[in-house]
Amino acid sequence: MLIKFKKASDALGSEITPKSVFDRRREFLKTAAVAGAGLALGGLPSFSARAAREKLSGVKKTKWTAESLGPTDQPNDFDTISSYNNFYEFGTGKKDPVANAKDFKPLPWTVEIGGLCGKPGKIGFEDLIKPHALEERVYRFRCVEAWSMVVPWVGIPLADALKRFEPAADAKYVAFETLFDPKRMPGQRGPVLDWPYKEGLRMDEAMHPLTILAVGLYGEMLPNQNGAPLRLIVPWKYGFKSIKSIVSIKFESRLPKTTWSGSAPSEYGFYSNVNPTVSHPRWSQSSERRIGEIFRRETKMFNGYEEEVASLYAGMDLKKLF
Ligand SMILES: Nc1nc2c(c(=O)[nH]1)N[C@H]1C(S)=C(S)[C@@H](COP(=O)(O)O)O[C@H]1N2
Ligand SMILES: [Mo]
Repeated sequence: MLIKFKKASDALGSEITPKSVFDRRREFLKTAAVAGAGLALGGLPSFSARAAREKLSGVKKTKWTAESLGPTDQPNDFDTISSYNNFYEFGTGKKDPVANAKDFKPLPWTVEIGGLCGKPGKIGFEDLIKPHALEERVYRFRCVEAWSMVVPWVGIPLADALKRFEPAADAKYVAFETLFDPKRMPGQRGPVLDWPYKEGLRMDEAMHPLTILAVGLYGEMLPNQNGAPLRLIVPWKYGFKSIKSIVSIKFESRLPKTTWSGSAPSEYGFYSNVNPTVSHPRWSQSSERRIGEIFRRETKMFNGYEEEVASLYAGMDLKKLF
């Protein structure tokens, strides 16, 4: 057994019927098995961050230094991570997605690859993920609203997936879009955001080894409310860059339009690197509330991943390009 699953009842809570949990799990097992996943997560969810680091110390391209995951970075538990969400397609309240996404069926799923690349086209979820070994990445995750969590994602390096589509030399950015389907995503029936949700990265950010396409959480398929079946995770940027339920990936030569910087340009820039020295116009970014803790923590530059990513921004004025 490559991936250990908790009992359905423990995992997703009573809102989800055992039947749908079973179906989802079977789908994911098939996918993960074909993927030859290199995961063996014994004893979850009571593992410590240290134990997780040791288990993954052989994972290639992943740097688990004290800086990138400190001893005080205990993973939040599954129930917290999957019941306190931002996913406006399923409502704007933190408790809305877990309730409103319970009947969403993420599979089958198709992603359209386009723009400046040698191999554009449509690809199914399994074909996109299958050729790659799944990795567990325990990352700090920092929302722009100044709360944070530590999350054991399961995913593949985004770079490995992108390279298969042969990005062209003039592809400087990658643009992502979430599914637009108001029948399945009730939040899209109102003009809350400019749907579909859009995000983008500069090519070197997309290709950075810390950037992953996540398909799971605690060794399970992503819960719907966390962006099933496929989402971005960019751990040194504010949470809104980590777009959920992706159906489109395009290689572009110009800076892509993104949802939050389009709706409030003075509040949300394209880069959105976690930066304690650049306040949001309406609140400070210098500290954060780690969900589950009483005292606030100091926010670290690039969310604590400075050693890994600072060189991407050498020479840039991050107060202007926030
Ligand atoms: N499609 C889509 N992606 C999204 C969002 C959203 O509303 N829609 N919210 C973003 C924000 S603001 C955050 S903080 C994270 C939350 O991810 P989580 O619910 O898994 O913690 O998802 C991001 N990705
Ligand atoms: Mo966020």
